[in-house]
Amino acid sequence: MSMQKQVLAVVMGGGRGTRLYPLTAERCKPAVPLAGKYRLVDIPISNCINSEINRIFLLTQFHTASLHRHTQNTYHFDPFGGGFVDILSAEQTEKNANWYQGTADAVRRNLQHFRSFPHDLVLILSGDQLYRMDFRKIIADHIASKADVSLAAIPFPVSKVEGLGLMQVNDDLSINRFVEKPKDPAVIDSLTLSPKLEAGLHSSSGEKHCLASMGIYVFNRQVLADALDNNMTDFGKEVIPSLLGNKRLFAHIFEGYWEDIGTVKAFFDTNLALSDPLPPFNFFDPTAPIYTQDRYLPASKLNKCDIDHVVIGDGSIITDSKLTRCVLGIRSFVGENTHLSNVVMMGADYYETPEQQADNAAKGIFSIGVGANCYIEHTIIDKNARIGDNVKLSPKDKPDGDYAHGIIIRDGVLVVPKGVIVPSGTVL
Ligand code: ADQ
Ligand code: ADP
Repeated sequence: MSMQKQVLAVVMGGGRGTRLYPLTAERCKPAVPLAGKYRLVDIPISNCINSEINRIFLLTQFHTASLHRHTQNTYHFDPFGGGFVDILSAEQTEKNANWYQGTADAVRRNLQHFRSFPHDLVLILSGDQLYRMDFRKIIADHIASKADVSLAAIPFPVSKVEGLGLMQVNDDLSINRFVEKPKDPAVIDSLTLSPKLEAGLHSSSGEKHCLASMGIYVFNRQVLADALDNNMTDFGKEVIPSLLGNKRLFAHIFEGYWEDIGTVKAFFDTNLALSDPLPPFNFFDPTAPIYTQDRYLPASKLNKCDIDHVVIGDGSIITDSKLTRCVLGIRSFVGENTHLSNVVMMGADYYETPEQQADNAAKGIFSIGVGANCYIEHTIIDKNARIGDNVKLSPKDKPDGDYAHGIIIRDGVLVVPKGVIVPSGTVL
């Protein structure tokens, strides 16, 4: 049977996204803009499409309007191929008045929707990770090992496994132990790879490795239905541990780049890493493109700028400015004599007409973008923010918390939330 008929993909679109707040104040996690022109959800969906999986459900529950707009504008499938991206938001039913209680609850409450489509396997994916993976490989391994459940597993040095589920495997990669997010160093140490598996790794950092769960699972259809026939709410905490010893669980080892972007800091660092000379994630790979909305924007215009390691989205205009290690999104405007250093600027949803700009100026409202003579460092500027002239913004030596004009410092990164107006002369 072809991959298309066999597999349904389910992308976990996120709970409240509190760790990404304020980027998730008005949009759900999968809709958060990424890398100048994409949204987080484009990563798992593109990986699916590049793996010939074109029936994709997106489970989400908060602020889904912009996600709906994005998927409707982006993912159009040939009507004869049966492909779709369907957003399933938590819905009240006669049985259930609550929102999804966790990942397992979200999948359980949508099993009824999956049943209408022929499939043998369900591929469960997270919606907040940056990686490129050919899912055909994990599915081929899953079938070859006659597994009931397969977990994508990445070897991580022990110093970096905090907050991840860890597994221990036999030489045939069957899983014999799984501990969700262990904290105790003795437990972590007891989960390190066997010397034989360690020797087989491509990368060796001198440190011992553990096999971390990537939160990517392949389930046999009936095994998934049976595993969720209870009140468990979470895959990592409950469902996977409950299957150990009862079902055939296998690890599929993945050794490429993989980054979980669930926090403001991870989001900031991951975006800025794309401005490195040779970024760890390659958006330029022609063999497995990342898809996104085609917006028909003009090419960007740079007037006499000093640009050092910068990614710039379409439709931007930057004038007489200095940009050092930045990622600028679509329709970004930066005024004269401004310096942005380590800045992720998401850009704008629309252009203002000269009339609107004049109208706004008369009311003391600046145009969208960054004005003249500003210095901004270590900052995320969300969409449609209006930053006046002579503004200085830096999180340096300031604690996390709320600041004037709606500005927030989170994980040591200053964030100007969506649509916020920062008056001229503001120094923070
Ligand atoms: P976490 O990422 O901490 O750990 P979880 O909070 O369950 O686990 O989130 C998994 C994915 O589901 C995320 O993309 C999240 O946004 C989404 N999600 C969470 N709650 C949701 C809900 N109610 N409805 C829809 N989507 C929801 C998991 C595993 C670990 C593993 C890491 C790898 O439990 O074992 O190491 O992923 O990142
Ligand atoms: P995000 O998820 O990044 O917050 P949304 O998708 O919710 O963004 O909002 C962007 C939408 O706003 C786009 O569909 C864009 O076309 C629309 N838009 C267009 N013109 C305007 C305008 N004048 N004011 C506000 N939004 C606009």
